[in-house]
Amino acid sequence: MALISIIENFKPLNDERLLRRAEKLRPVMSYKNIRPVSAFRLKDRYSSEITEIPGKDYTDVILGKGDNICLDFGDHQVSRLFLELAGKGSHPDAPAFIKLKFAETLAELSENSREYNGWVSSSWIQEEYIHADVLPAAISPQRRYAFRYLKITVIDTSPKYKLTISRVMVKTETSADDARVLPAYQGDPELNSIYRMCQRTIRNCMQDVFEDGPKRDRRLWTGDLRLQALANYATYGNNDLVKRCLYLFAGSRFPDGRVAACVFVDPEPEADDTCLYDYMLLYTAALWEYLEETGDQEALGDLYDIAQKQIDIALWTVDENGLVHGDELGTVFIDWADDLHKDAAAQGVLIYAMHYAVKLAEMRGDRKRAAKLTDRIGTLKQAAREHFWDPERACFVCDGQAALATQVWMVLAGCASEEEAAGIFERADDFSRECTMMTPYMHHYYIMALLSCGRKEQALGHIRWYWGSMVKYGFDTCPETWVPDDPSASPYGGTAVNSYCHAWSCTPVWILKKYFK
Ligand code: RAM
Repeated sequence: MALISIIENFKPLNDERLLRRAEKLRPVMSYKNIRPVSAFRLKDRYSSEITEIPGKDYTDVILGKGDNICLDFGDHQVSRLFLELAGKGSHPDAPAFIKLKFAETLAELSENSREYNGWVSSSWIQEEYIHADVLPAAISPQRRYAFRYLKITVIDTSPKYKLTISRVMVKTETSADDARVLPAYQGDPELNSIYRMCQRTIRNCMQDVFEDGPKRDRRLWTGDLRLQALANYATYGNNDLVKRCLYLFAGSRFPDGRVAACVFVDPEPEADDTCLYDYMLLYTAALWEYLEETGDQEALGDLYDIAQKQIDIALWTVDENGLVHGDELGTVFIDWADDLHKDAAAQGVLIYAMHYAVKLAEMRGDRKRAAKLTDRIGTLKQAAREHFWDPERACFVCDGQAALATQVWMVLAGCASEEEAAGIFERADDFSRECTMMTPYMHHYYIMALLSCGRKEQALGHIRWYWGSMVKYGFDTCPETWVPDDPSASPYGGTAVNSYCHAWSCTPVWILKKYFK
C-alpha cells in the first residue's frame, strides 16, 4: 500500500505557545570523530563478492578508473563525512570523478540503486557524485548520512594519474548522551546481543527529535514515538526529548484537532497532511507513559485535552452497530501488510487507546470523563465480540481472515478472556501464516499481547527468534521491516530505500528490562 496523502491548501492548526515550548526543549547534540577500522573491495561495483586488501592500509591503495574501495566504520554511524583525496602519477590533467555510496548493511553496499523503482522517493538513497577539479581535494558532502560502510568508486580520472585516499574521518551526531546511559540488560549472550543492537538503534535515532530512521524519513512519526519513548526510558532517559516531540505533535495538528501522523521540524515545525488513524489514537498512550515516567504536571495540563480529543474524534465515526470506521479519518496503518484486513484491528486500537484515555482522566482527576469512557469501552467491546469473534474457530475473524495482527489488537483491547487469548496464541503460527506480520513494530504489539495474557515464555522465545534472527543476519541496528525468511521484503517496492536503523524496531531494550529482569 502506497502511503501518500496530499491535501490541497492544507493549513495546520498551529499553537505557537506549545511550539515555543517544544523549541525550548531542543536537545544538546554530541559529536565524535571516528575513523574506518578496515577496508575491502567489492569484486566489481555491484557485486556482493568481497576482495580483501591484504596487509595494506586504505591510504596505500591506488585507485584507477572503475576501481572501488569500501571503508568499514565498525558499527552503525550517523555522521558527516570528511574525505581527502590526492593524485598519484603525473600532474592531474582532468577532474577526478567519484561516486560515494553510504550503506547501513553489506547488502545495501552492493545494490544498484538505478534498479529501484518504488513509490518512496529515490532521493533518499545515500549516494553522491563528486567532481574534484583540483587535487589534493578536501571533500565534505553537506548531507548527514546513516551508515556503517562507505564505498568510493572512481568513475574516471585520466590516463595520466590515479587516486589515493589521504584521510577519512566521520563526525557522528546524536542527542543521546553516552555518559548518562543506564546500565545495560544482563542476560545470556543471545539476549545481550539483541539488547546491544537495540540500544545502538535508539541511540542513533535520537537526533533533534526521535527520527524514525536516520537514513529515511529522518522525522517524527506518532506511532514510532510511542515505542521510541519506551526504548528511551530504558536506556538514555532523555525525557525532555520525549516531551519535545509530544509538544511538536500538539503544536501543529490537523485543522480539526487530529494529531498528524508525522511532523516536519525544519525549516519550521509543520504537521504533515497525513493522518494515520491508529497513530493519532496512540498519542494517548505515549502521553500517559511519559507522565507516568516523569510526573510532569505542566505537560499534563497542556496536553490532556488534545489527547482526549483524539478519542472523541474517532468516536464520531462509530456506527449504529458499535463499529469504528477509522478510514474516515485517515489510513488505518496497523502494519505494512498489504493483505491484512484491518477493521477488527482498528476497533482494537480504539478500545486500547481509550484505556489510556481513562488512565489519563484518572490522573487528571477527571472522574466524569473516566466513567463515561469506561462505559463506552464496554459497548465497543461488545460490538467487537459480536462482529469478530468466531466461536467455532475460537479466534477473531475479520472479513474471513484470522490474521495474527487481528488477534493481537483484539487481545490488547481486552476483547478476549485470558483463557481465550491463551488458546489463540497457542495457534499463533497458524494465524501468522494466514497473514505475515511485516514489521518489528507489529511484533512489538504481539509481544505485549502475549505478556498481557501471562505467556511470558512464549514472549521471550519470540524475542529470541525474531530479534535474534536480525542479529544472526548481521545487523548492527534494527531494520524497519523484517521477515526472517524473506530478507528482501520491502513495503516500498525495493530495498534500496529500506531503513536499517529504525527505532520502532528496538523495544526489546525496554521489554527485557521491564519483564525479564
Ligand atoms: C514509514 C516510516 C515510519 C512509519 C510510517 C507509517 O514511512 O517507516 O516509521 O511510522 O511509515
